[in-house]
Amino acid sequence: MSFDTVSVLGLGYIGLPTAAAFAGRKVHVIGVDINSRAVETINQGNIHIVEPDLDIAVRSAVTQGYLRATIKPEPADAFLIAVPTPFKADHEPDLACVEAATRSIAAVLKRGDLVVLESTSPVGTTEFVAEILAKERPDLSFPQQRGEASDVRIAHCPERVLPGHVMRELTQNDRVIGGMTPRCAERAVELYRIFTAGNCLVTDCRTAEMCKLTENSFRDTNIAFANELSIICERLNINVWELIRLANHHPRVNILTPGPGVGGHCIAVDPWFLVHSAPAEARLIKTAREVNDGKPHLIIDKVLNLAKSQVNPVIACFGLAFKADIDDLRESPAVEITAALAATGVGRVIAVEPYVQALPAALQQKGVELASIEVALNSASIVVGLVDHRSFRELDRTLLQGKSVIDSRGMWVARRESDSNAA
Ligand code: SAJ
Repeated sequence: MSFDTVSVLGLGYIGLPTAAAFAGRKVHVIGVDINSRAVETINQGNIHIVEPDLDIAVRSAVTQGYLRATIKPEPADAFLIAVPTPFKADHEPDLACVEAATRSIAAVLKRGDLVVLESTSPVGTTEFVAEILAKERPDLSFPQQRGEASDVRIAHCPERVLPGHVMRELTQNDRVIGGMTPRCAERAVELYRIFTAGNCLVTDCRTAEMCKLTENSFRDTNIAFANELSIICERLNINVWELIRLANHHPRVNILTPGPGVGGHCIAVDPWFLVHSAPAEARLIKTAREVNDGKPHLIIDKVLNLAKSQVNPVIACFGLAFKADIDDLRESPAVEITAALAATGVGRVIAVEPYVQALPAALQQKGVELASIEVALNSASIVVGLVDHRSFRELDRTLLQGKSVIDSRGMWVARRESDSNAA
């Protein structure tokens, strides 16, 4: 049985590219989002987020009539839930959006439908979705009640695409597909096969949930190791960039890159779901989160110490995005650092961010100025490297002469690659 119509709930960084991927394979897609402005924008063939090549895919999908957005769910053969799963103040997972999206599809669900949870979720969330649907629709049967004989199939298939490379990774990455039963997984494989060139790896829904959390916790822990090294090296007066470059020549060592902290809405969030599920056991994962979350404060202290030794210091913060060569400022340590520096009133704070036209309100209110590289370097006495955007990496180093430089990404002052004979 093919899928004539697929509905994607949540038209954000994951849902919209996924909707466009199905539509690109000539499947009719009904995109659902509670944000009516996003819905209008998409129906005009435009996009409300920035992701390379997404604009072209959405425009063509809408123009050809394969993608339509709406605020209210409509009947479909498959429903993909791709809504945010943030955490609350105490790092407790916040499943309110998943719950609301699930309730919203209950009324239009029919026998034979497939429901897939794509949102990164704590272990047990797919079963939670199934419980909600079973309560809302006592006239239908679900896998937890009827196993393979259920009317509705339910699975988890976590998204694993890298922001900035979503359109390529969406079709090429392998997918982990966890069914509530083997047939649920089989049906979900049929769905993802429509646009996925990668392997579809089948498991149960709890393992699939844990797998996504494991991937991001693995990366967070490895970044924490690099960040901790940078802190130790600071104390011992060793060049961390040179150290890591040398250590990485070992055939079984591959240390990641220290930075000003870990940003974005995934790696800084997902490990907490594991910590919350197993607080006594997830000790390393929790510590890694703490090491990474502590890094912005160390950079702030370093800049403040320098600034206090200068008369009328002017601080230029290079970069606001959460990582290089993207425009996404969400959960960005660079924004946190820039805002905190401005809030101290220690001196003038200039932000350089080629990927934005205007500063976020929080920075504007604190008096941060947005400037080009040239204007910032003309005025700055302290230059803080926070994001390794290509245009910053390629900066003429002589422009930094005579300034105090704090290079949290190792893009200007610290690599000493030219000193070595390494290939
Ligand atoms: N970072 C470092 N040092 C490094 C690597 C990264 O400081 O060596 C920082 C970045 O600057 C950034 C943060 O970590 O602030 C996260 O960046 P990232 O590129 O590691 O990851 P994300 O958040 O863009 O995407 C991750 C990916 N997960 C993994 O690589 C395991 C992606 O595949 C997931 O789909 C995505 O999270 C997600 O949505 O969960």
